[in-house]
Amino acid sequence: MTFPQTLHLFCRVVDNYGDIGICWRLARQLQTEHDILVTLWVDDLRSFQRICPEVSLDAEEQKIFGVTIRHWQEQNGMFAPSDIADIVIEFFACDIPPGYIAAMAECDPQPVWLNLEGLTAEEWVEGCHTLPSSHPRLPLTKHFFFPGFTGKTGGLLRESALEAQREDFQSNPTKMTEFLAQFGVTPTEMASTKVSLFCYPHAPVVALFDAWQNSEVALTCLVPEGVASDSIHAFLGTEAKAGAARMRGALTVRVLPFVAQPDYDKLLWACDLNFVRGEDSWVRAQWTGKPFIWHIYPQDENLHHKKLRAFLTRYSADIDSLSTASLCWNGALTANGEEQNDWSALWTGLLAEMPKITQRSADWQQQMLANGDLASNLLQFAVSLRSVAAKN
Ligand code: TRH
Repeated sequence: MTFPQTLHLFCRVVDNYGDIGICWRLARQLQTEHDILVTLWVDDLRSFQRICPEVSLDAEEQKIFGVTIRHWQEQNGMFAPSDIADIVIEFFACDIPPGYIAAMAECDPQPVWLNLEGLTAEEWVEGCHTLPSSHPRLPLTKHFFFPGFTGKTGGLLRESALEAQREDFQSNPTKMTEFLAQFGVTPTEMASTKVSLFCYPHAPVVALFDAWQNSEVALTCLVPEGVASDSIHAFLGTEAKAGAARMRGALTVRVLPFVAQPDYDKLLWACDLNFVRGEDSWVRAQWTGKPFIWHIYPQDENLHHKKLRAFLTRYSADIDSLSTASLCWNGALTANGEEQNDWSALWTGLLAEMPKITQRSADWQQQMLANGDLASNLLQFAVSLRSVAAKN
């Protein structure tokens, strides 16, 4: 029998949309490109529905685009070996049900059990990628699988058709115009420099908007509903609801609806510069081949600043304006205890280096392509583990 035929992916939504965003993307790709029967166990259908409107909130089990979705609730407790998939993935060490683990131990052959970790550019990842970890009581081994930016990691999530879809969209101005027009984007806004904005509420949006109002180039900032609402409200003077827009000086801010996941890619493709956050939107921005600025998910004791610096060292060590603006956007650059926030100067610096930044985005994309894609790399690793197990 070929391996693998079935795969179970367990996802706990910690907050926001990245956990389910990543798991849904991976589940869909494994199902459609690798012909595996995938079941996605997720504990929060409401967050899921935000990025995938097809999700029904009250279904215990449903099938979307061929993937079986199971609502993961505490009562999903009893499992038999016949319930266990060939490959079991827990996302972010999410502790899969004890009953499921017990049934895994009874399987012969045992499933390949992987813990899919979060993305970071730090160097230690290469040393931990694919490491085994034995279960404290049961005869089971779990392996760590790390996404990453080098050939010694699992690479980044990328669907095989993504590049062709992007080229098709970007080479067709009518498609781009129609896409943006459905959100009320006017021809004048369409002709301006378009920026998408997705960040956490603490980003210095007000200072950035102040600088943009006085910019020499006309800018349109497209922001999905619910993002940095207080700052957007302050600029608009009205509630930051989808459809709301206001022009002040060189800047127009327009609120879009929070779109379905495939449309978010189109938004990134249609813009000249993207502000992204967390993990999944950050990776998607890297596949656009366009300039982006990353707002990293905040962690205790500013641990995230270390991760941000690790990425900037790889990505923009020789592009001072981009590194500095990224550090400032994340509150990671201080002088005399004060956060650096002169966005007029930062924006001027970015504009001056924009050709270099654009070239970097394209080069980086090529560099990342060489690492393969995470779903294929993960399957290859699972197959190699299974063949080692078969020999022993
Ligand atoms: O939403 P995020 O901040 O998510 C996460 C989580 O907080 C998570 O706990 C943390 O571990 C992680 O960040 C680092 O950002 P992210 O990862 O970019 O996920 C957003 C998802 O939402 C992504 O799949 C794109 C999608 N999206 C849409 O589908 N439509 C939209 O309009 C927008 C703005 C995003």
